Amino acid sequence: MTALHFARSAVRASLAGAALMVGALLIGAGSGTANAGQPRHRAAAKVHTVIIDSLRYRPQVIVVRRGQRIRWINEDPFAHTVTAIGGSFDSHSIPPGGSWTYAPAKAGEYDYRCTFHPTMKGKLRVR
Ligand SMILES: [Cu+2]
Repeated sequence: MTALHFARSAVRASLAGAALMVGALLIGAGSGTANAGQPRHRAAAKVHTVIIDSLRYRPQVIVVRRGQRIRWINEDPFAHTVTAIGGSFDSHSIPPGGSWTYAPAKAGEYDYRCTFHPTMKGKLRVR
């Protein structure tokens, strides 16, 4: 190998290194832009989680602020619903492994239940 060849392969190697760095920067930039569209206000961006498991809503009572999202995740091997007693909201059937997200706009206290299993009761408090 001549000195020139060596120099060329050294350049190639450093170019490859630079390409890797650019790639890493792009990945970093990509995750940055993914957050750019989300609201900066922490409270508004919060998502509360209620797990549906063994015919129960956990937690049974959840307190949120207006506009915050609540996500009910059905971890039972059968379908459930999240249905407000007064009719304010209704998930309809949430299949096993499925979820339903709701963001209440009005403050208040909402009792809800599962239409398939009337003993399943939960409460949503919106401040
Ligand atoms: Cu149910």
